[in-house]
Amino acid sequence: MASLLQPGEITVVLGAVWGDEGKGKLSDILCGEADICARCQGGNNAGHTIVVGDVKYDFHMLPSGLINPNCAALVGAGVVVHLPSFFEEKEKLEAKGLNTDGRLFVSDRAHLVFDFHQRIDGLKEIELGRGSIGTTGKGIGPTYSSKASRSGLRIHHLYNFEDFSERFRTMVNNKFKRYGNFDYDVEAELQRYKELAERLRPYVIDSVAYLYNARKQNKKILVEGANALMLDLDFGTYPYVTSSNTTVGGVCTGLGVPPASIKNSIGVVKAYTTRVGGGPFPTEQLNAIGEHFQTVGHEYGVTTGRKRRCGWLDLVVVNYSNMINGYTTLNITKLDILDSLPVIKVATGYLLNGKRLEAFPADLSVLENIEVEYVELPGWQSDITKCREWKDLPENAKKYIEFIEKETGVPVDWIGVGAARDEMVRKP
Ligand code: 2SA
Ligand code: GDP
Ligand code: MG
Repeated sequence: MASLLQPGEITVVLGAVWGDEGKGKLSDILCGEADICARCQGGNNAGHTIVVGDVKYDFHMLPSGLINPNCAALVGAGVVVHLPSFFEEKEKLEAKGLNTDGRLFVSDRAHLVFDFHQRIDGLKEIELGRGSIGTTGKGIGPTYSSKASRSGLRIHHLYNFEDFSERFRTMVNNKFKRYGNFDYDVEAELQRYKELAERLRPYVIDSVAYLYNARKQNKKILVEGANALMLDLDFGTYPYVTSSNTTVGGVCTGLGVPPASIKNSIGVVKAYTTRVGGGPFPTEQLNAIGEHFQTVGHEYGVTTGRKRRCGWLDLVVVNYSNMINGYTTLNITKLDILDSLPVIKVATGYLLNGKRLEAFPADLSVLENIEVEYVELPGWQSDITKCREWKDLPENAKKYIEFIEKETGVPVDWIGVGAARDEMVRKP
């Protein structure tokens, strides 16, 4: 099959549902032929697990492309960076044998997440009480709030440390006014950042010029989305969302690249649905089916260890996601987790007072009154983890994939049948 990554162009891997679809695994596979792998949004709230041979790598803020030794990794301008975690993650990966020397870069325009942002993340959740978002506690929302209110600090600010210190003190004092004098040693933190700034210096680049030149030099670029469409700040289940744009638009704003440079947008969809944190989930199964997905699928948060909520595949969500991201192809992952089920249900519509909704509604209270329309498909009840080609898959597994293609109008190119890098079927 023809190569997906084209010289001078950008391919994007995006979570099409509520996250944890397996974006990291596909990104890693595609980075076998990429020159650059970039992250454009989010921070170390993300969790991408990749299995190569006997080694399991967990990525949070750094791009998954790092596993491939010839691929450079860029933490783009739209990412929010907690520097202590940046170095910690890098060291953990190096301890597993990855050499990141000379190929890890971070944009000088990226905003910094400070420990006080993380503290405020927790305080805001307490304030929300029963309506809490269920954040990862990594300070993502408070940092993007600082950015939007134009008081945030970016990486380049570190290199004028006097000015940085003044802005930092003002920022923390304003937080004390809002949240009370929580325990936070401002001067000790500044000393720590003085040292971190020097450690970071070799990694800092002007990522706009870097990507522009890379495209001119015909480099192959992969953008690895984090979180997922239904967690998008504008188009997700607001307010139960993350604080960045997780859609294809976030690629342009987070990296400073033109839309026409994006050649392919690959939507990653799990064969069933999961969600971690609060918020609506119309196909959630609080029963044995949900437990099956949770236990057989090992559905635990990679960053927080939380149990993920589980339910049937929801094509209303996938179709809404496709309206926004315009997928060129889909990767259906974790099909193997359905192996033992005699019957598989797929949501195909939401009915409100007997009338089909056109798309996923903006107003979450509407969801409380909808009826989910399901189609039942026969299972295959056999082990597909050894399948490597389309022709190896059982007929009913093929029918399940073809049903998704028919309902979404998007071709499925990749089918995940296990966690390991090679446990992937390419559909001809
Ligand atoms: P935040 O921390 O402000 O971004 O949280 C806001 C909402 O976004 C959800 N969110 C996620 N959902 C799925 N996976 C994520 N990454 C980790 C993983 C999560 C974990 O890969 O498992 O370990 O718990 C992720 N990051 C943010 C979050 O649950 C809130 O609903
Ligand atoms: P991401 O955030 O979208 O990269 O996904 P996560 O890494 O958070 O969660 C996906 C999990 O499923 C990881 O543990 C992967 O190793 C695993 N995984 C990915 N694809 C498959 C698959 O096709 N089958 C199985 N069984 N596991 C998979
Ligand atoms: Mg994840």
